[in-house]
Amino acid sequence: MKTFSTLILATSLLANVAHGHYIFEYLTANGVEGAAYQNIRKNTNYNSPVTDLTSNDLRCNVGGESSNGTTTVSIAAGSSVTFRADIAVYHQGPVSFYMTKVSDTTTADGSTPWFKIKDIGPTFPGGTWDLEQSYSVTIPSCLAAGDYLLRIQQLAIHNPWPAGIPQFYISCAQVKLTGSGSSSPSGVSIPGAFKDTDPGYTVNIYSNFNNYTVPGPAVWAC
Ligand SMILES: *[C@@H]1O[C@H](CO)[C@@H](O)[C@H](O)[C@H]1NC(C)=O
Ligand SMILES: *[C@@H]1O[C@H](CO)[C@@H](O)[C@H](O)[C@H]1NC(C)=O
Ligand SMILES: [Cu+2]
Repeated sequence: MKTFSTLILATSLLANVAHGHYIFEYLTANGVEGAAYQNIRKNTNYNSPVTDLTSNDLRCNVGGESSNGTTTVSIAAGSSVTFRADIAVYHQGPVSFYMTKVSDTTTADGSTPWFKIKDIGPTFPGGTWDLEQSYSVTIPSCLAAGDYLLRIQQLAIHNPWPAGIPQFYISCAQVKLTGSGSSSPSGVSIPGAFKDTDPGYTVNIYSNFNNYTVPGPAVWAC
């Protein structure tokens, strides 16, 4: 019996690793969609989720700690960019966008402070999630020009804590902002910004699900 359940556990863990997850590979900037990983850093984990709240992989995913061939795209502050995944997102959970100002996008490891520029949470009543293949964000128009990493995070909470563990699906784009803005928001560290006591992390979305607070800092706006 023990061997049997160990086998089932091993098989389901294997299935978890093997099944393909949505990977945000394509960035549309200035109205043009780039090739896969042209402006988005590669991951080396086939987008198996990051689940360790203390891991540096929470920044730009496993393998995303430097550019590894990804190039930086110039965009105007105030313009809109879109991340597109290879397949549509299918695990329920919120989507957030973060930015961090860096001195050089090719070497930046994401250890600089991150500020959040958008959350996409569920709608109530019903607690319906916006599961899409593409998500867009407008870059705040007052941000200072310069190099930034732009990070998308989809936090899958379909297996409720603590029996399950929330899963982070992450990609970082490399952008150079142009414009005459002067804002330099303060930010939070990643890892560190997400805790296993956050209501948006611990919530059971299948039971009395009437409101939701997306984890992380408040959204910063001009
Ligand atoms: C860098 O890119 C190459 C080619 O796509 C890939 O094989 C390799 O795994 C990447 N390395 C990292 C650390 O991402
Ligand atoms: C829902 O709202 C209550 C009351 O403000 C709060 O305590 C709780 O953490 C919220 N739940 C979620 C999942 O954000
Ligand atoms: Cu999955």
